[in-house]
Amino acid sequence: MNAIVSDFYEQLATTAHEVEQALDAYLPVPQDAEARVHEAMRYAVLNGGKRLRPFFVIQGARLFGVKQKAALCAAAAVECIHGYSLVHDDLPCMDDDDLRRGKPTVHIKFDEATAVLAGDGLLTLAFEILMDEDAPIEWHVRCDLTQALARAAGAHGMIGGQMIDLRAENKLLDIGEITRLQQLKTGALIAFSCEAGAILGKASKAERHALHAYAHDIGLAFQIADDLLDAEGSEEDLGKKVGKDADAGKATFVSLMGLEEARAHAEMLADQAVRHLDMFGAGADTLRQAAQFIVSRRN
Ligand code: GRG
Repeated sequence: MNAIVSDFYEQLATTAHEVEQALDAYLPVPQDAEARVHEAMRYAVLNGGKRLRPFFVIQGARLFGVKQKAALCAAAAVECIHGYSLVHDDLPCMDDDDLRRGKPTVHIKFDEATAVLAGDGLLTLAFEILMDEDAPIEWHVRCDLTQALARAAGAHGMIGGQMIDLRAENKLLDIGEITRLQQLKTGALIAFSCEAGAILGKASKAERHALHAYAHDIGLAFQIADDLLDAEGSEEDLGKKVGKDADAGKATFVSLMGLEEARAHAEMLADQAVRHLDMFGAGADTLRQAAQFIVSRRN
């Protein structure tokens, strides 16, 4: 592993550690009758994961000199939303998965009703975290952040994408339709993560636009890489079942483009993403490395 790559992994691990500490503090378990839902929420978010979305928040915030405590607040909030989406996506009425991050999914470890509540708890906790008065964020900036996160997570973003995905089970989508589905389902939250630093740092329109364009490209590259891993990776490496989309007869970037074209397209998107960062100079080097990581990751 060369020095640049090892530095990138070190930064990813540092972010993961910091966001886990923040989440741990935001998720105490009360000694009351409702303790079980708090335990399930902790199980859902403190069980590994790459913490990529928090990483984008922290790295984006660095470009604008945002205080670390403010960036960590937004990073923890977006990871709660991501955690909730995984818990609900794994439910029998959605993707019906038993394994997530190499461990039993929340409804298997606890039960279905508790998993629904734990997901709901994480969704609402995300917005409570954004209102954490200990984080040094001006109130109008909190409003902008809250609106952006709600849009990304809601029916015009992730939820809308999930709806399209559920309906796609009986209908083969074309590339344009799959692109839109993925932009909403996974891309919207990744876009929020990349733009959160710009919101916190009151960046110019041009700077925010550049990060949005970067996010657009890495979001799609991330999903194509995920399809490639689903087609070629192992359950052991990924910590979840593989080949589910193909088994369900769903169209993916890989099924429509083939392995080689899909891989080339993901790499082209990662290169394009990097070019959107030109205005930030060397300060954006870690975000440049992140684009490469996304298309070369093994899990
Ligand atoms: C709210 C039910 C509901 C669903 C929303 C985002 C989403 C739709 C569901 C999540 C499930 C899923 C398989 C999404 C595809 C995107 C994806 C690969 C998510 C996993 O993200 P990683 O790789 O996971 O960042 P880790 O475990 O590293 O956090």
